[in-house]
Amino acid sequence: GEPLPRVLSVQSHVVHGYVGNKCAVFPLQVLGLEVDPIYSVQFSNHTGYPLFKGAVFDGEQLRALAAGLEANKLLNHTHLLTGYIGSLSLLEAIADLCAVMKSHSPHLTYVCDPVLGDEGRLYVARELADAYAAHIMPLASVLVPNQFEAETLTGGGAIGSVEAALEACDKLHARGPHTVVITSMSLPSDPDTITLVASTRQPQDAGGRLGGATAMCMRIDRIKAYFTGTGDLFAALLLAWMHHHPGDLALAVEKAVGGLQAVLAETVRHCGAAALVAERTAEVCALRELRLIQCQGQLQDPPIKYRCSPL
Ligand code: ATP
Ligand code: PLP
Ligand code: PXL
Repeated sequence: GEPLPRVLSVQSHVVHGYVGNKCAVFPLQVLGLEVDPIYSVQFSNHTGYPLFKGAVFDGEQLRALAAGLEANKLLNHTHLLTGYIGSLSLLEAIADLCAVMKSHSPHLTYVCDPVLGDEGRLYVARELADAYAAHIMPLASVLVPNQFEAETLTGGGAIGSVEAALEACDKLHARGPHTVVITSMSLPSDPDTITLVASTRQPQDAGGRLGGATAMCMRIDRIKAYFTGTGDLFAALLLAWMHHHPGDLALAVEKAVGGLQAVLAETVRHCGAAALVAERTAEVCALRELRLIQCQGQLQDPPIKYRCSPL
């Protein structure tokens, strides 16, 4: 039968709470995928808390792990998943690692969340943004930028409409990724809605959710609360559902968003008024951690609240 899916996931580790690999490993596992995590940082907690402690991993350390895996013939994954990468040396090592993985698994799927920033500002060094464009995009199969990241990677022009988002997807496809999902746009015409646009060059099943359409959008009601780790959770869920539903990107997006929205609803239910306050004390940050474990069943069998429409 099919080879067991095995994901190499290079993302943050936090001791307490849920971002990075703490948001990816459990959902991937409960959806039936094997996961080998590599930690790009190990912090006490996410960086939105009043303080954090810990250490970052550099390119040389990643190269050592990759050499160990390769020597033992363990670098035969079906998927590579990367999220927040804090340093240029680590990003360059990931580009090299991906090339080696492709030499062992020509059909490797690389799901890349090009974490650069949000809401109009970079929170990584400019050189990292340039390295994503030059060295990572050509290797990526599935790219999941947010609005700001899509704007940055396509040269800085504002994406203010669904049409502009589709044009951005075309520019991004031209640089490598066969599938692009712009995960969360705020459009001037619709500020209370999160608009998602997805586009793929992979042929879609005529019998699938959208009858073979390769471009689609989804409108999601914006919850007035602050969450951390949602982009990471989305990327992991999309990887898993694209694996389970090849040729039906719309269904994969619907299931990924369905599981994610179930987690957000449970998180809001759990933290009550603390969900809404702007202050970021440690106590409030801890209350707002995603309720992933409590939603295991909904991750596995997501309630589909939002549907994709063809574009
Ligand atoms: P990254 O920076 O990792 O690329 P991102 O900024 O795209 O991530 P988010 O803004 O967290 O990630 O959005 C990802 C998904 O999370 C959205 O498609 C949406 O389904 C969900 N989401 C995030 N915030 C909210 C919110 N306030 N209300 C409703 N859904 C949300
Ligand atoms: N701020 C910093 C310093 C980060 O490292 C991250 C994570 O990558 C974020 C904010 C939030 O990222 P996201 O948009 O994925 O929630
Ligand atoms: O995706 C978010 C993320 C990843 N890694 C670390 C973080 C955050 C968000 O704050 O602090 C270390």
